[in-house]
Amino acid sequence: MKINLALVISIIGAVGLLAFGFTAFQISSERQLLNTELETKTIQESEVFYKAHFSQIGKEDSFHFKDITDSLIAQYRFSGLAVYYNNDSLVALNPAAEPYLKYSTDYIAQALAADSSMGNLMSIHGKKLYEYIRLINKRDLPESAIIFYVDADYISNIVKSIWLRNFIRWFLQALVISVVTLLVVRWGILAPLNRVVEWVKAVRFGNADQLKKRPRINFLEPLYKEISGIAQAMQEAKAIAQEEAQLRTTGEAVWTHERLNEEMKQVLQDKIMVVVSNREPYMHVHAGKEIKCIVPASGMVTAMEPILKACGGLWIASGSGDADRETVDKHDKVQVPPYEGKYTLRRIWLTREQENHYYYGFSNEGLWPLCHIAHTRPIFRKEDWDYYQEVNELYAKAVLEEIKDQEEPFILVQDYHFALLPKLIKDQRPDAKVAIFWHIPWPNPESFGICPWQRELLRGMLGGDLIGFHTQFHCNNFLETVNTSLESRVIWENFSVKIGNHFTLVKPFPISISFTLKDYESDDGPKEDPAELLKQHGLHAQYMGIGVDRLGYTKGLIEKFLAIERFLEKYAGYRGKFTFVQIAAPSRSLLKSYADITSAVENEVNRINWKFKSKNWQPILFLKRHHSHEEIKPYYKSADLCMITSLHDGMNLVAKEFIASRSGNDGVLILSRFAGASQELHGALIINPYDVEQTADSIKEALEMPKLQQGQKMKLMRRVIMGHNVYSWASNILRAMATIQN
Ligand code: ADQ
Repeated sequence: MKINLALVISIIGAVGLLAFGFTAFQISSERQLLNTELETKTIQESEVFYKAHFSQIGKEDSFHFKDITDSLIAQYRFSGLAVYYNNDSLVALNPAAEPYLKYSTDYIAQALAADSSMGNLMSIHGKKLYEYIRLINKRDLPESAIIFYVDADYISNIVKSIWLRNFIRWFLQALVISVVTLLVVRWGILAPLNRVVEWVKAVRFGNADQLKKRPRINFLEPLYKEISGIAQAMQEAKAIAQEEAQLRTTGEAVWTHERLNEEMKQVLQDKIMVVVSNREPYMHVHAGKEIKCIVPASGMVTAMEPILKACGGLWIASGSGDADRETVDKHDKVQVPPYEGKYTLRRIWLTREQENHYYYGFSNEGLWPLCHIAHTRPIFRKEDWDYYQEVNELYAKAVLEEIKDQEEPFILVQDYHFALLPKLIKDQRPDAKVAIFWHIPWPNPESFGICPWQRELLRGMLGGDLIGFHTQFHCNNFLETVNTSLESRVIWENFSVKIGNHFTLVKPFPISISFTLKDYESDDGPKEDPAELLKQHGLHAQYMGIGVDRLGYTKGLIEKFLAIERFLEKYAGYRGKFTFVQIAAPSRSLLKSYADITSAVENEVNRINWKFKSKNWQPILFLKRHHSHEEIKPYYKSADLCMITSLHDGMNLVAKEFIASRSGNDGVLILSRFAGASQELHGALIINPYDVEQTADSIKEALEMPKLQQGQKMKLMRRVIMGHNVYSWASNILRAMATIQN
């Protein structure tokens, strides 16, 4: 309201000032014009009058003043007239002129002295008159003049009427302009501004969606940009604050090494925990004259190692390094990790035959392809099966030896190499709490049913108290397999199996890596430049992808490379710019199926590189050797994308390792829907690795994904992994074991 009043007053003032200026100017010119006109007209009429009535004047007696009557003067519109002789003064006077004459004497004298006719405006008691002194130039007459008076009041009246007219015009103009301005302000400015204010309020309280719902007012566009920037910054700050608050709260709930340690003390009390696996966590190998200790490329080792490090205990595994025997004590034991000695590793020595038949044969030519749907046919040989039983018994013996003086020990058996172990242990030690975790998928009953010893395997597993898989889907497949092939009771309500009086619980425990709140929050060093990493291999590229796999047929390496080929065919602009680094650890290379896949993969790499390569650039960099985690990390940290194309995979920890490395919350994960990890990592671009077109398009999508979107997805996945890290995995299994009543 105040604005409106001020606006109206200002408009009235400004228009009034202008009107006054113009009017004053107009009046001054008009007055000048009227005066000149009056003067000219008076002179003209005086001349006409003079000629008509004074031209015969020569002698005093020939001049008849009586002829100058009022009516004659009125004909000429004079207000008065007088004739004046210098020596005798006034000689004739029209009575109307009488009141004026005394004001004219000086002026008459001036005209006579100047010997020139003159006119002048005069004001007598508020009356305006024009006096004109007309000299009579007759030689025989003394200096004489006729004085004409003409009414000049009409000029003042005209001036007044101009003032009045202009005042009315000013008033109307000011009124119209004020009304129009008020309307413009109200509808054109205040109303949109009010809408903007409402929008700003909504943005302040609302979410990012509100930003898009801004009122469409063109002249406010620059303002929107500024407000949007401020609002976005505010929202980000709010999100960070919320996240920090949430982290503080969840921080206490996130599992850590220390927390697991405490939990273990409570759960185990004085009881021992024994982990059994085929693959050992540390291998000692000869490197020249020295002995080197290496961590093998294994998802199971990646997951189990932090748990043993946190809680101590005993790990029983096959010695497979060529310097393993030299590094154990007389009980075949060694403290690991080297120089830290957090737990004990007991090595089991297998003969070459045992290794060939139990490990390569039954485990990896039989069970591995049986459980992975990767279209490699499983091979079942009776001899392999015999050795499988033998080695399981060998391990059972070792475990029983270790627990002979221990009450209610916790035994955690790892993987498909030891399906018979739970029963072998439980038969001897019913008080032991025995769990087996199956790190690979479990197929449907029809697929598993082709195994000639399926019942023995199932009975062996069900001899234990707890069977863990990565996903509920694998649990369901297992329970259906039991249902269709064993005489038992599957209790679907609590996912358990009853054989005789013994119950076995079947539960999903999605495995993970060591990734705590500290890791989540820490920025572990500067990110390497991918160009620098590639330069070390003599290559130059702007974008880099990474893949880390054991070299096996289930990892979908050929499908991955076909997708890279298709990507470069379809999106030729990326040729010379994108290189995919594939780190591949040779694995089970004594097996024909693995030797075949190795050479097939190498052939594909060579073919595709040959097809596209140019100077200093090739599409695929194939690094076929075991790398330490420290060597892999720079690639994880700096790659634009990580691509996992497993044809079937229990979990896939590479996906989680890549995410854990992205402390900058950037980068994109392309993940096969057939890997267990795809159930948890919803921020990944999920693909079907058999669909080459889709995978090729995902590479493009990943490389072109805006940073903001990458950040949102990456943060989401990092939080998932933090919330479900390997410590929470271990605590879940141990708690489940602790609840078992023997
Ligand atoms: P893996 O089949 O071995 O594990 P994955 O889970 O991906 O597969 O783990 C592989 C591990 O080996 C990772 O820690 C990775 O860093 C490491 N690795 C891979 N290539 C390497 C290389 N060239 N050099 C050094 N290290 C390398 C099995 C199942 C998975 C399941 C895990 C855990 O097949 O489905 O996720 O067990 O349960």
